[in-house]
Amino acid sequence: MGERNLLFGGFFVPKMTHSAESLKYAVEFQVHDDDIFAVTYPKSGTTWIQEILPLILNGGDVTPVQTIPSWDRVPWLGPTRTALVLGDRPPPRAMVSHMPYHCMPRSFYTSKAKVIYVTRNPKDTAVSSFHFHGMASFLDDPGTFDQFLDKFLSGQVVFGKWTDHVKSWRNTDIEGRILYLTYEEMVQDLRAAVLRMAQFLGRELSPDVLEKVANHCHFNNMKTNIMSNYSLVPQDIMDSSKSPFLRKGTTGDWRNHFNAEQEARFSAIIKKEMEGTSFPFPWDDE
Ligand code: PPS
Repeated sequence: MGERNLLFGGFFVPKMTHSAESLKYAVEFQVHDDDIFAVTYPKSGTTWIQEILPLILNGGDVTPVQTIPSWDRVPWLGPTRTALVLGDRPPPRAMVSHMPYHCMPRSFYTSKAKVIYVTRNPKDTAVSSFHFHGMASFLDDPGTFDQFLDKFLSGQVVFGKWTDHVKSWRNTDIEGRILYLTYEEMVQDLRAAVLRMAQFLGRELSPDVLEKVANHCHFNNMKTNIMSNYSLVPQDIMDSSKSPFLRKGTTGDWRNHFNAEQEARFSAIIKKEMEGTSFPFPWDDE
C-alpha cells in the first residue's frame, strides 16, 4: 500500500490529501472546548454529517450548504487543506475526521469538545468502499470484490481495520461528550437522528426547521447539490462515471454483493474481533 499512501499511527492515509506536515498539524491542532468533531470510519456517512451539522448550528439556513463545498464547510482534520480552511475560523468550529481515538489532536483529550461518532454496518461500509476504490484515483485498485473483502478485513485499506476503529471510539474516557449514531438509524428516521444531534449540541430547533433540515439532507436532494456530491472534483481524481460518490444511500446493499461464503467469512471475522464488546448494533441480528 506504499505507493499511494503514507503510514501514520499504524495505518495508511492517502498521500494525495495528506502529508507529514498536515498530520503533524492535526496532532498539534489546538482544540477549543466548543469544537465539534464528527468522526467516522470511511464510507459511514461523513458527507451526510457535513450537510447536517451546519444546518443544525445555523438554525436551518441552507445558504452555506448550497454555496460552500462540503470539505470547506465542515473541514477535515488531517489533510493538507485543514490549515488553510480552519486557520482563523470563528467558533463553533465543526470538523470531520476518520482518525481512530488515539490519533486525535493532543489537546482534544483534555478539552470539552464534543464528538458525534457514526458507525455503519461493516458489510455495507465494505461495499461502499469497494465502489469508492474503483472510482477514486488516490486509492489502491480494489481488485475483485472478493480480493477487496480480504483487504478490508485485514485492514489493508486507508485508516485501517473497521473493528479497530469502532473499538477505539467505543472505549474512550470521554463519556458525556460523545454521541453514538448509526448510519442505519439516520436512514430509518433522519428527523429523529437530527433531533438527537441537535439536543446533544444544545441547539433547539423548531419542528419546522427540523423538518426542513431532514428534507434538505435527504439522499436525493444531496445527490443534486454540487457542493456536496463531489462533482466539483476533477474526473481524473474521482470518476463518477465509474461510480457516483453518492452511490445508493441505502442499508443492506451488501446482499447484492456478498455470496454465502463471503458473508460467512466476513461475519465470523468481525464477530471474533468484536468479542468481549457489548455495543448493540442494528445489524447484529441479520
Ligand atoms: S467518505 O469518502 O468516507 O467521506 O464517505 P462517506 O461520506 O463517509 O460515506 C459515503 C456513503 O454515505 C452515503 N450517503 C448517504 N446515504 C444516505 N443519505 C444521504 N443523504 C447520504 N449522503 C451520503 C453515500 O451514498 C455513500 O454510501 P453508498 O452506500 O456508497 O451509497
